Amino acid sequence: MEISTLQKIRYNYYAKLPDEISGNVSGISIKLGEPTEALADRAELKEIFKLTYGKPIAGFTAGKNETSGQQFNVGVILSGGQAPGGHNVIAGIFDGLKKGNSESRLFGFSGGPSGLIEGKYTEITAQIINRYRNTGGFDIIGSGRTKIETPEQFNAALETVKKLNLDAVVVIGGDDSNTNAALLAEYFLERGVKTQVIGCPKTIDGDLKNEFIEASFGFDTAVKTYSELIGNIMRDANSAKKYWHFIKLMGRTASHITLEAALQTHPNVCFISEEIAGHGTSLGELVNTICDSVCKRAANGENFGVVLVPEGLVEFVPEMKALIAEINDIVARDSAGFEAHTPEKKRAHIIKELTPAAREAFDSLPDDIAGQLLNERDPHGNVQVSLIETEKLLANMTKKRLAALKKEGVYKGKFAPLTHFFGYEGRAAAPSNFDADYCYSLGFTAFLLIASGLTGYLSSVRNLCKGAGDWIAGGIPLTMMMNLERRHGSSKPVIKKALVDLKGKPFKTFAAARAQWAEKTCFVYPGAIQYFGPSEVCDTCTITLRLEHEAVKPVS
Ligand code: FBP
Repeated sequence: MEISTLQKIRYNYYAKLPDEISGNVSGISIKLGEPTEALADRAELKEIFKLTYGKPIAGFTAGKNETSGQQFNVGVILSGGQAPGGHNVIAGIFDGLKKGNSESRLFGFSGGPSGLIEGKYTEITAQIINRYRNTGGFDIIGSGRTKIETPEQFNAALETVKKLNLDAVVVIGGDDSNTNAALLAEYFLERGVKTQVIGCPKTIDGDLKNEFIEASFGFDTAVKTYSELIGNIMRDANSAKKYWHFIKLMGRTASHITLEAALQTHPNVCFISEEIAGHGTSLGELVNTICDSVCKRAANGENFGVVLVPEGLVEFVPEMKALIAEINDIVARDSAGFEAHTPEKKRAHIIKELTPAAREAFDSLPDDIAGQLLNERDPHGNVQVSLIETEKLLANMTKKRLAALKKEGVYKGKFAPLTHFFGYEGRAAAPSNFDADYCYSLGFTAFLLIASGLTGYLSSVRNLCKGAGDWIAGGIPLTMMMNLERRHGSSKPVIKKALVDLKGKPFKTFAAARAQWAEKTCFVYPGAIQYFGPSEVCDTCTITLRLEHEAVKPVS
């Protein structure tokens, strides 16, 4: 198979580990803190997770490892959307296992959680893993979004781990997948099965984070890739001076990606879904914000600009949020029956069931957008927001509003919109040095948690603004991040998504600068991810991470 020169050279990149876990594994021992509590709904969660609830936070210290030299059989699953660095997580687990005992074995389940249910796997050998070190994508074993939820699926998973005599399964996934990991850990313990379950925080969306999980892996590379592309478009816009670009950015629910991209590139308009929900901003008001910038810039002779739109925006605009929630509940009542309908029948069925307010919102949408709201839900019951063309909706509404403003004599410029969606371009990119090191460390830490006999934990690597040597490895009990939420029409335990904090430094930094960006051309062109060269271009983490965890100069 032909590979690029860069890929060949990246095979030889030695991903870094925190100093505290880089020595001989027999000299790394676990240290446990105080018992923990869930974020909310504690009594209910204690009932659901009778055996795994409230475990202590784990860290590592120098000392004798009791399981030193033990041979382990471990399975690994890549779950959900691709995120740069997934292959390095597997490399970290593999190297940890082999460092502990060269007879240890790693099995990769094919196509996500369904591989565990169906017992489909590949044994990962040195020859295989060496072809994937520091590469993007999840193609080493594939990924999937199957949710393990029925008793039959749990039982099938149990049969597979018994058959392979697995000591542990590592689930590399986001909030939903790690919720599944917690349920599996409890299920195996309840049945007296030895298999431990450890999660690794993956998602480009950046919404699986808290005090101990400073960032989910893949966010760094994905957002740097999008920022490069946005910067290129900005430079084109500033050269041609004739287009307004509406760019939707991936990020299912939270707007972390859009916020970070805005901090890196300084667009004229950028919406943050969490703020919109907080203020109860309507679609019409969003369009007014865009028109305001277009008019001011046109008055300066600048008939071009860039608008950033987070993928999840529609679910935060109050009238749309209420509409989507109603549609979700209607679909959940008989999802198989609903999916079997033709688009026309789906539409008729929904219209019949909607409340008058939701019906009004539905009717106000262009047909294509209304149709996109009825697309198949993902296995977790969520509407697939990446398929809703919000950027087109906003561009069209802006065009209409500007035509009216022109008639009123308020606006005299020219408006030519172009729309883009950046999502898949960044999800499988080759990991930045940061993600390459972070992912490898997360995988290696997962191995150490396994070797320490823990189950129901998420691998954690902190202190990420510092050099990799100073990072701190440990494990966070999964139940600590949970609460109950409505899914498929009923209450379910889930890991709470971390949305953009409107009181946090990243948002405040953006909010302080945006009025100037709306009127003037303050674009910043970040350029491509660099692997070789000065550390300040190759190894720095995101602005979000720096603002959250280290004082940096505000963006001007
Ligand atoms: P995860 O939460 O599984 O990491 O996926 C994130 C994501 O890339 C979202 O940003 C996006 O909305 C979604 O996946 C797209 O889903 P799909 O891969 O099914 O097209």
